[in-house]
Amino acid sequence: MSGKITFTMIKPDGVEANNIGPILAKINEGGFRIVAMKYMRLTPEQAGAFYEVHKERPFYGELVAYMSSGPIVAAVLTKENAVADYRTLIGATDPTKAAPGTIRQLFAKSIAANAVHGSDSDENANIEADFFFSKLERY
Ligand code: IDP
Ligand code: MG
Repeated sequence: MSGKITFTMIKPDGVEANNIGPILAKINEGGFRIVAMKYMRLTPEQAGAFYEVHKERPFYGELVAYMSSGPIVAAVLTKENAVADYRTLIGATDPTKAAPGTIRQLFAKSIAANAVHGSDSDENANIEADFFFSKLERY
């Protein structure tokens, strides 16, 4: 599967706004298949571990508090060129800069509450998928 998966989360704002269905529809329309999925709430410790790479950034505390503030949907997606194509589908981190029709342009509330996560490399896609899912949970 290496190179053909990406990892995503529908973030607490996406869940709160009742946008799980519309976001999954965009993922589906984008040509991705779902390999694994779960609906859960991260503890602050789990959110902190997931975003460890951003530990030194000024928004880390805010990000960890936000990502543990409510339930999320975590999923592994597959498609050719999954990582880059998913980044294109979700749009820029800041929704005011996200291209029209992208998931963040359509559904994000702010740069922090930006509806979805998407892996930034094949290596991180595998690390992030392994953080949430065992082999037995992937189809
Ligand atoms: P990405 O999600 O587009 O890959 P990253 O730079 O990896 O963006 O940042 C991770 C997450 O941290 C973002 O999705 C967003 O939720 C949050 N974030 C990024 N920049 C800021 C900021 O300037 N203020 C608050 N939160 C931010
Ligand atoms: Mg990132």
